[in-house]
Amino acid sequence: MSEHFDELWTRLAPVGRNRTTGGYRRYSWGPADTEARSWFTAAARARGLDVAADGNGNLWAWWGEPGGDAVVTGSHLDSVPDGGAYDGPLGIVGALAAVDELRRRGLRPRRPFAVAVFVEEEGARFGVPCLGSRLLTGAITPERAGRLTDADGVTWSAAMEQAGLDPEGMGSDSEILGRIGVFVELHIEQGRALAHTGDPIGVASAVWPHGRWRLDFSGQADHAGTTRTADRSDPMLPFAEAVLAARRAAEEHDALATVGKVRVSPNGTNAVPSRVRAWLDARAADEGALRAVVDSVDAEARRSAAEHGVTVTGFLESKSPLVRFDHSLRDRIAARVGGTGGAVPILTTGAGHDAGVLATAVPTAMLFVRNPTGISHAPQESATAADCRAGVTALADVLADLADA
Ligand code: HGY
Ligand code: MN
Ligand code: MN
Ligand code: MN
Repeated sequence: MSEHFDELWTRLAPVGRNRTTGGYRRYSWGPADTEARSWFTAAARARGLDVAADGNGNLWAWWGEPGGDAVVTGSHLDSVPDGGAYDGPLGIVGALAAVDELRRRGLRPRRPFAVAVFVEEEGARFGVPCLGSRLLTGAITPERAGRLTDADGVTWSAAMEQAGLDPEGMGSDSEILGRIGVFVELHIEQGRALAHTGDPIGVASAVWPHGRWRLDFSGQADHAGTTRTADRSDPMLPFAEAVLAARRAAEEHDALATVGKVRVSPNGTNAVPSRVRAWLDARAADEGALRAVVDSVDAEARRSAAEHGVTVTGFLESKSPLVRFDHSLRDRIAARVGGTGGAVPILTTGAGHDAGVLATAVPTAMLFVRNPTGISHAPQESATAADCRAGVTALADVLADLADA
């Protein structure tokens, strides 16, 4: 059965666009994510791939016997709240379409070959991004991962159990990692570089250092209608100052800083809050600029908290160092994709990916598909069918080359 990309995409995308709870599209182990994982498993098995979950919940679909020096491609199915349909699924559907394309060309890998689906890439439910690939590579301990909780206090371990997986099996997996010879991820570009160059495909060279910090501001709850401002310890004030400081620091250091998630307690219209919990997502092309941004926000949060009789505590929730993809692999892929059509753009990105985590352990590369508006992590994320098909063709070319197909 060989469906080309459009048909495959049509069958998956409605699942990806499911709204299940509170605007989450595909939060890990939720109904839409589970449905997407079931769709992937069925579509992979329909192609004769053997599918199994590893101890961390990542899915591995092997074309032939699992073995060493494998060529692996894949991405993720989970999304940010109200995210787009392409971030993640494009790399999964594209991988299956690339398998179809290799077969259509009458090719078969002469190296072990797998398609991988990594869990909790967005960290949208449990807070740490690329959780599945971090567990696989040992970048996070099973103990810490198991204790991570979602907004309802459900732990990662409990969610795995609910999904039918044994949390005792979590952790770095040298057997699986040892099998991977090379990993290539196809992903929609989360930015406008290819829209500006007019190219349908680009190749990644590096992922910026980036991280997530949580700031807990604790004040005194009180009545909105009877408490004079001089008598307030309102945590909303230092929170607001910290958000403005983030924007100033980002502009000053040519970096990116976002506060997109905040929880106010008790969250009542007529009550001065007791606590404001906010998350800072900061990214920069270099560690120095990133450090400067985080330090600025932290200093302003503390200054303003002291001014308003509020306490503030900061926590580093996740950090990703600068990752440079394997140069020779990058150049080999760029040459293969560029072919006679001339050079393909080589791009750095501020977006994190499982490829950025795996790159610490195995030779890794990324292919980007043009995003006409650059918008991502939003329902308006889009890519044209022609560019998606160009991405599949490029991925198939690269996989055929790497797998000696
Ligand atoms: O947040 C990111 O950079 C990625 O989309 N997980
Ligand atoms: Mn994303
Ligand atoms: Mn992604
Ligand atoms: Mn009252």
